[in-house]
Amino acid sequence: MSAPGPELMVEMYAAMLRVRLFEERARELFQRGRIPGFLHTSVGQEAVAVGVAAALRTDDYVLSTHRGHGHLVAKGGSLRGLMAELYGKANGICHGKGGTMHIADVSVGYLGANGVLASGCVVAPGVGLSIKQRRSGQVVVTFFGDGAANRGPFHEGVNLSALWTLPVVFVCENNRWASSTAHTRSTAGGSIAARAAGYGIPGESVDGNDVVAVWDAVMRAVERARRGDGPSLIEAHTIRWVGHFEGDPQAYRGKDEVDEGRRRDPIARLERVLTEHGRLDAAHAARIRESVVAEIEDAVAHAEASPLPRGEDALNDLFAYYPWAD
Ligand SMILES: Cc1ncc(C[n+]2csc(CCOP(=O)(O)OP(=O)(O)O)c2C)c(N)n1
Repeated sequence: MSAPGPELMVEMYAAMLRVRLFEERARELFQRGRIPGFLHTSVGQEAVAVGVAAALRTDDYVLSTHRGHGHLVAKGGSLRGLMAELYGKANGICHGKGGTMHIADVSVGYLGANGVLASGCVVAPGVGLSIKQRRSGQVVVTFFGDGAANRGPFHEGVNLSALWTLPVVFVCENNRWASSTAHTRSTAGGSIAARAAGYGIPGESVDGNDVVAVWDAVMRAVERARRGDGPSLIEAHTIRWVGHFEGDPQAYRGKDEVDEGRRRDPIARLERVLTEHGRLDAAHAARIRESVVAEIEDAVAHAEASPLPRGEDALNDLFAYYPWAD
């Protein structure tokens, strides 16, 4: 296993904190009725988003899910733009028309969240084919959940990417649940990583609470993809600390699982490692937290002050193709 340098490790620590505190703040704003609609957060799962993004170049692509705020923040998305988007405001990244589940920010390679499970798995081969034809040396990562791995598009996407040797990295965030259905009750064979063998590509299972382990596995998959050797599948085992969606009573699971998640907190874990190696002390950690909190509060103020989209803009930014109109 290779190790990231100390500077990158501190950056990953700050990035995980940025994702965690942003989403905790978004949950609170949702509960107070400031954010409309629906909200799925990734509290507890930050090491996956951050470990992946830290192994990518700025011009690499990411395809996301319904639980995608962390993926966007880790890839460098603007907190102001994201918060205003969650508010449905005109200054949001998608002018308030995408919201939590349909946000995209091409400027940082974030090709879009998607509410349809596993849909990124079939978009990824298309992105990979474009990269291959342009010979740009980029890679595309598609995130999906353990529930999504039981849908057809997962198999179609892995098959085509392997067949055409495309630069795609499939990253499954196995948080043990698909809504209220346990992974153990829905997934034949137990291991999603093991499914890679059926397509003749590498498959790896990693501790998704360990950002360094995620980074290392993704680095190897990315190197393989850039060399032109094709796709890989990574299954990151993680734990979501909160409901499937904001307001989920979680009657399907016991408190012990959340306690286990908190014991394995990826942020506290990295903080311990950095402290033990003399790379972070309490004052430095406090400065990082203060600056992240200030950035989030700035994003909230921006979202609160932003106007709602205008009625006359409702049909702008929409794409429709009518073949019969040609
Ligand atoms: C095709 C499709 N079927 C069903 C749903 C409804 N749905 C939304 S989230 C979810 C569970 C997803 O579980 P998983 O893929 O493990 O991701 P997680 O929510 O755990 O991040 C379901 C069934 C959907 N969005 N899309």
